[in-house]
Amino acid sequence: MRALEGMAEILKREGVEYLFCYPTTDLIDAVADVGIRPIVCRQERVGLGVADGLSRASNGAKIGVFAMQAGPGAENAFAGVTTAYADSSPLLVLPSGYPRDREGWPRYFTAERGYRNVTKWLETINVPEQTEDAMRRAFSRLRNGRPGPVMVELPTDVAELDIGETGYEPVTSTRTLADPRDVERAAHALANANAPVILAGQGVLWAGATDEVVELAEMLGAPVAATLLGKSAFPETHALSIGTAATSTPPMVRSFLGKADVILAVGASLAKHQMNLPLPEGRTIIQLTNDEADLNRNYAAAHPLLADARLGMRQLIDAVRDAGGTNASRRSAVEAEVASAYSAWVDSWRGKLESQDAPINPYRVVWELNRVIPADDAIVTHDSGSPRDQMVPFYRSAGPRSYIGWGKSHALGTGLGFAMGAKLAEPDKVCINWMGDAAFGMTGLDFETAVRNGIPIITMVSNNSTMAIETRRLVGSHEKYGTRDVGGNYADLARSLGGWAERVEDPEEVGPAILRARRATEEGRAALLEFITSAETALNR
Ligand SMILES: Cc1ncc(C[n+]2csc(CCOP(=O)(O)OP(=O)(O)O)c2C)c(N)n1
Ligand SMILES: [Mg+2]
Repeated sequence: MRALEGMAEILKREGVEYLFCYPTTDLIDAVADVGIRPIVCRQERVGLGVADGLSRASNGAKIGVFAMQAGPGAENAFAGVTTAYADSSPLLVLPSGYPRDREGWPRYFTAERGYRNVTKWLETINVPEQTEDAMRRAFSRLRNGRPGPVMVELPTDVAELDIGETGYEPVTSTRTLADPRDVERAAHALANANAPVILAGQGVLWAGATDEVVELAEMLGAPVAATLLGKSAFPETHALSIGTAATSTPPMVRSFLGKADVILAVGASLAKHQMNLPLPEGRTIIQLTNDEADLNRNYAAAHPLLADARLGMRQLIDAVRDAGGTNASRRSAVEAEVASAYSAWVDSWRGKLESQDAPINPYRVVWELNRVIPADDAIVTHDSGSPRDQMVPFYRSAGPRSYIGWGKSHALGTGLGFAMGAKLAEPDKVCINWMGDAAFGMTGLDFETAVRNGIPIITMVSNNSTMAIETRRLVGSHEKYGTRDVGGNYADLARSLGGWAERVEDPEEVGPAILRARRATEEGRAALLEFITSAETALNR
């Protein structure tokens, strides 16, 4: 078999069901031959987003794989790869490469050089005999340690060379426990804390550690915040949930963190980053992560624990119990405080959340979505800009992966691909992305990818005909040249692309329209709801 066929066969043995792709690459026909379904997108960036959404929504059980041509294909994929790199999502990227005799030629884009700084691992298969080992190295990195995008470039001439038969066996994953001595010290700090707070990062999701975080939180009576990427790692419907600690954040997060003496960060990098709420100074930090590069990165950790989140949490739970950390009275006091702080906060926003205004207040869309679709039935994601900052604080996610929180690097338009990937991972869920009109401008034509491939998602567009989030920055130029404004009728566009669509102008129709869109998706149609919204600038900051 040729190296190309070997690669297709190895993907098949690794359980890959879809190849997200854009021509020209011979891998598309090669995978079709072995029964992997190619899904052709309208541009590489979005195809990578679909692959990434599949990886995230399936929690890495189904690795998203994307293939594209050398040169322009590899170049146009950049934002999709950097998104996965910034957020640490496992993706396999398979660019074809120029023939080896052109290696090093001036002005040729070589993926292996161009992507070095934004991948967990990358290599070029420069002799056909390396195909099997290169793919094994790739899958081993995709299934172990901190996730990230992995790239294997196959030059078009190597692809044609014979590799004989392959005896490839799929790669398994393995996990690590924390050092028991460190666990004991950390447990002692938690058991003796006056006001412990747990911060759940995305490592909780990847490790499947939600039950353990719930168990420890309930035992300690500790409130739990999630990071942006960890949103849904702890059910936000739980009485101990204080919400997501992002740029735009519920006030409970600030108040409980402000009072905390011990902070347990689990599966979180604790990076100082504009998408993470900064931690207050001078607290005892216990940091449980599987990546040593995160330890002591921006905050000194009194108790670093290097372990898989689930295994490490199980150790901590046992040790906290042994140290007498169970605290039922604190639990009921914290739950009562969370409940009253939550209602006071929601009451102060009710004017926007239940606004009767037209154009529709975007907060009302978020609120209605949460009201009419049970969070357990859905996988929801935002887009960058105001839609993220409106959705993240108010939308209450349910179980793990009922929300895809993303955006350490936040390329506009990314949420559309994520919703498609989520739908392929979980066909029975209602998969929804909430995006602004500027975000739609970046990737919106890929709504047709959902239509054409029978991926019935709901894309909700907040059409305020402007970039509301730029109101504070584009000031003089806007007055002089109208630089903030954009235009379009996106429901018309979605219909012309073959989808089901509605334009919603009446605030009373927001909830009913979402339910109509859900029904359309249940009939197999990709749906787009265009909400005519106000240029809302109020944020939870
Ligand atoms: C690829 C990319 N370019 C630029 C930005 C910076 N940016 C973030 S939000 C935004 C405007 C968002 O406008 P829109 O999507 O209409 O949302 P609105 O704030 O109006 O609700 C811009 C330019 C970005 N996130 N990604
Ligand atoms: Mg806008």
